[in-house]
Formats: sequence, structure tokens, C-alpha cells
Amino acid sequence: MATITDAKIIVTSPGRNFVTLKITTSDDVTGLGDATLNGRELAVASYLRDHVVPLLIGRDPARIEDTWQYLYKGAYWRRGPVTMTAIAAVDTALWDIKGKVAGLPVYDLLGGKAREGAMVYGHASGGDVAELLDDIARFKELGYRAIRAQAAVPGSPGSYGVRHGQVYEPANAALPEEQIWSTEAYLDFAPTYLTAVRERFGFDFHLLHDVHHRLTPTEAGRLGRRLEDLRLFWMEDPTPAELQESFRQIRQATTTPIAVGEVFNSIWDCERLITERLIDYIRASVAHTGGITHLRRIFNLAELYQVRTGSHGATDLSPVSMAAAVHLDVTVPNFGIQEYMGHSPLTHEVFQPSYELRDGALYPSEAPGLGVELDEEAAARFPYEPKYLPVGRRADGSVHDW
Ligand code: EZ4
Ligand code: CO
Repeated sequence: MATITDAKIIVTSPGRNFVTLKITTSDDVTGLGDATLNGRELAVASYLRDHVVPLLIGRDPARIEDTWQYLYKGAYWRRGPVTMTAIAAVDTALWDIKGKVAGLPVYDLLGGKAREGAMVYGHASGGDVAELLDDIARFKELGYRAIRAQAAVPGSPGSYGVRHGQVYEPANAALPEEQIWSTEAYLDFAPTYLTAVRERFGFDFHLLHDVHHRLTPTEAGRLGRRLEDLRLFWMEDPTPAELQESFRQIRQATTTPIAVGEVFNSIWDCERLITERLIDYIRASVAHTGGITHLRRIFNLAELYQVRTGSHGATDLSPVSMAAAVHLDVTVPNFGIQEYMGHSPLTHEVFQPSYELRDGALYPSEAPGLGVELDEEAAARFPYEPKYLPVGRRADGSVHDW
């Protein structure tokens, strides 16, 4: 039996911070797992280094499910983003190792392909409507079949999702930037630019929009109803999701499809949303939801209730978890779409993934395991830099969901 002989945590900041777990076995096989939790990176690095690595040494790397249960139940303290990101990193690295040992890509270990590629959506945005329309045209030219649209709300510098430069990166400051938010201005403005997008480009592509947790259920129901004729693929994160019951009210108000889950870390965050059919797409990710093993369980539950998948894929998910997502996406019968923001050239100096973007879809390679290389010398050239996500405030100074 091979054993785990080493597990090391690599923290690097090629354009943004990433935490990666690299597990090595007695047969000299290595596996990678993404442990990045945006704005709280070093908490996961310490959780792994101080509390998980000592438990891994000497274990059989083939026993993925047993290791998952051991880390989840063995912690006694259950769930939470830090714990579940750490478990995810171990789980993902062990799937990578299992694939390399078997000489098979991870999608084959998961039952094989149900489709060749995973349709992705790109992120179009603009400081105003004209800029947004130009950006949508660019994504259409690049072959995207699904595009998310976000524009800056006039007079609301805290608008979510507007790109400055090559890649959108909201974790932008050594201490959190405070952004002023007006729900009223957003609710007046968002329908006008989404309508402008359909008027200019028609209906032959999927249009998505991210509300980013900023509305009450009542406001979200009103927005969804107003957007119905635009036939959105989904309205994302319409309201904060701690209260799963609140989605019933949105559901009853509108037929605009609802997607949620990028901040979820376990099946218990969405059990009711799924089994009571309060959502259409579940956006949990490999990196933050306990790895391939646990995310597959969520996707399988969702399948029973005709809820489709739409995993989070922002720049804070490293190419390692993006590869894991693509392997899982191509195998599940209820795949919906995969978010893909793409990574910066600097990030690709450290991480070399082998998945390919063609015709608006990501295709996994046939390389054994996940098919991602990490250049440790390059990683060492980019030391960690503290970076926080912004904080939202209303005009009266009180804190609002960002
Ligand atoms: O704000 O990943 O749909 N994507 C998103 C992201 C999140 C970031 C937070 O780290 O909402 O842009
Ligand atoms: Co989002």
C-alpha cells in the first residue's frame, strides 16, 4: 500500500492570492488541491498546516471517502468555510492522485463523460450601458454562448461586478474598501441595461445577471417579475441565503430562474432549497464545498429535484479547482452551466491547466488526474499580499450585504 509521505501548503500571489495543497505519496505521485478562501487565505493555510497535515501522513491516499469522513466527523466542529475549504483541498488532491495512479482523467473515475465539454458563461461589464454593450459584443465574438451582464449604477460606486482592466478582481485593497450602495438606484437602473442588451443582441444567447445578495425577498421578487420578458438564464444570489425559506417568496413572485450557492460550504446550506425546489441552479464549488466528493453529493441530490448545476468559477477559484469543476461538470446528468472568468497571464505563470476553452465551453484534457501543473519556483516569486473584499454601506452609513 502506498502512503501519504508529505503534504505541503503553497501560498502564492500571481496577480491575486492562492493557497494550494500538494500531497505526495510513497510512490512519488503528487496531487493538487485548491485551498483558496478569498480574504481569509491564511486561516485555511494554518488549518491545513497545523491541524490536518499531521493526520494525513501515513494514510492510504486511495481511501478518499474514508479520509473525507475522518476529517469532517473527526473535527467534531462541523462545516464552515474554513473547515470545508481545507477538506476540499485534501479531497481534490486525492482525486488527482487516484487519477494519476490509474492513468485516467478524473472524469473517467467519476463514471465517464456525459458530454464532451462544459458550457461556460463569461463576464461582460461596463462603467455605463455603451461600454457594457461593447463588452457583450466582444464576448459574442469570442464564441461565448452565455454571458453575464453587469453595469455600474450611476451614482453608486459600489456596484458589483464591473471590471477595471483585464480580469475582474474585487479583493482589491490591503484593508476593505467601503462602497456606498443604493438599492433604489439599482432597482431602477438594472432592468434598463438588461433590456438594452436584449434589444441590441436579441435572444440567441443566454443572458445572466448577478444581484450579489443585495435585495430583500420582496425586492427580488419584483425585479425577477420585471425581467421575465428578457428570459434570463438566471438571476443569481437575489437575496442573502442564510434564510432558505426566503426563496419561497421570490419563487412565488416570479418565473425568472434563480441561482444561488457560491458562499455555501455544505449540503446543509441548500438541502431545503433543493428538496423544496426553491431554486433552479446550485452554484456551490469544489473549492469551498468539501471537494469533488461532497459537491458530487450535492449535485446528485439536486438531480432528483430537477435542479441543475452552475458552479462558481470566479478568479479566486484557482485553475486547480477550475479543472476539478470541469471534470465533475462533464459527468453529471444535471449539468447546467459553469462560470468562467478566466485567470490572468500572471496566474498562468504559476498554474498550467490543460483544460481548453473552445466555442464557449471548457473541455477537460485526457491527462491523468486533474491535468494541472504547479510551478513551485514561479510560485515563490509571488509572495502573499493581504487583500480584502469590499464592505458595502448604505447612504445612511449602515452596513449592507456586499
Ligand atoms: O464576488 O468570488 O459570481 N461571482 C461572484 C464573485 C464573488 C467573488 C468573491 O470572492 O459573485 O465575483
Ligand atoms: Co456571484
